[in-house]
Amino acid sequence: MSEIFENIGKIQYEGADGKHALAFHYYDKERVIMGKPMREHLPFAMAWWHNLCATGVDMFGRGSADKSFGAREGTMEHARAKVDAGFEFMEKLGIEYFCFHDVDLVPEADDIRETNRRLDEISDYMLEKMKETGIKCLWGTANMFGNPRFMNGAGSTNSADVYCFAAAQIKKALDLTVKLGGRGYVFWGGREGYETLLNTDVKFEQENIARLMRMAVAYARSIGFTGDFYIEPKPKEPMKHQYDFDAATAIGFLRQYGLEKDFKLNIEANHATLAGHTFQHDLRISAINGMLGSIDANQGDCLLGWDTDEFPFNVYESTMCMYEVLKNGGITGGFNFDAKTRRPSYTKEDMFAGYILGMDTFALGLIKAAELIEDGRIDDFVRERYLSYQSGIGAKIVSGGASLAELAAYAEKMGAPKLPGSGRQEYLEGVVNQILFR
Ligand code: XLS
Ligand code: CA
Ligand code: CA
Repeated sequence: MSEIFENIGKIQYEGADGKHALAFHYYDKERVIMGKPMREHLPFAMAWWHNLCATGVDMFGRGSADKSFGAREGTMEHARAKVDAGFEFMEKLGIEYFCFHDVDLVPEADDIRETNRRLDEISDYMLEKMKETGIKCLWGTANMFGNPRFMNGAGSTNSADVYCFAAAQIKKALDLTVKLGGRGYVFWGGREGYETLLNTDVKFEQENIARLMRMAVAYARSIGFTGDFYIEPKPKEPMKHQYDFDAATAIGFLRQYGLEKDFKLNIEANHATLAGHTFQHDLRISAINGMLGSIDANQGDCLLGWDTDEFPFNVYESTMCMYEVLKNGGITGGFNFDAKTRRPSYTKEDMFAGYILGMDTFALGLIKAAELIEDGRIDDFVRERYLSYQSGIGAKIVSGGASLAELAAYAEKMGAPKLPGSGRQEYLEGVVNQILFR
């Protein structure tokens, strides 16, 4: 098999002063941060769909990038060429994981039995490559949003036949995930939502989604899947409103339908910001609920109101992300670059530059987050901010032993309370800058 990314060798770490375009400047995989090498803190994954399939098509024009990898598109030869390209790409970057949708791997046939046969064939080939290289699967999923049959959703569709088709795709995607040893399985509610309430029974649709998830869990456990299921929240796009709006909404849904033991969340930066939150907010909400599972590492653009899936470049965001991850004691999932190069960045070198940018941005985020924690000023401040609950009436409130009447009597005797201590936001933001730019 000939090399696909000719003239690009294994990407090396050359340090922050290096000037080579195709080199790491911060990601030094063996460097130990808070007791662990960077590669263990940051299990990076390649997203099959963007990296090997997306050509830069947008609603105004056809693709600008050639992702044929020397084969005719829409054939099994092309599917194999993508496997070759993907494994060569991951090896050259030192990426240890990949994530996939069923239809990223093979062209979809009219008959699902033929699609499934193709999936069996390609996954045999992927397994060979996995054995050769030691590269692993982070998570799998089924694409239940691209085909027009899913125009009204998959679990939330009004058609029982389409619902069954979705079940068949999930079953096969779970088989593949188990076959490839995936750590997790993702439900991104592609078109699970609505365009108008005039035609939608929200309660029924949500119950039906939960039924499908319960069936998926039962099936997966029966074939030996021990990993986590993930919901990946996203508030809008493609639907006007999507049911898994944000972390808090998804957690409420999982608890309401008794799915919280099998599911965690896969938090994507760009989706959190579309929901009107920071990336850090959705990570924190997941973490405090014990549900921070995996991360789709990308970023959006605050000047554009849609899902731009850009390679992460914002070091403030990656630092605050890694701060949450370190505080959480790590994650059992990984960091999937659900990101694509911009349409004018169409060369093979650009594919590498995108991943180098993402890996360096997260490595820098990890270094800086560890420094923030080791510095201690932020943690100290937060601890001191709530000191009034450590003794006296505050401790009684926290212990659950106080009544409303008792608190009222206390307040009446006290007169007007002093103003609470300053939030000192500007000081704390200065601490972050000081650590980021020293
Ligand atoms: C789309 C989603 C999707 C999921 C997997 O916006 O990010 O790519 O990660 O289906
Ligand atoms: Ca996205
Ligand atoms: Ca995603």
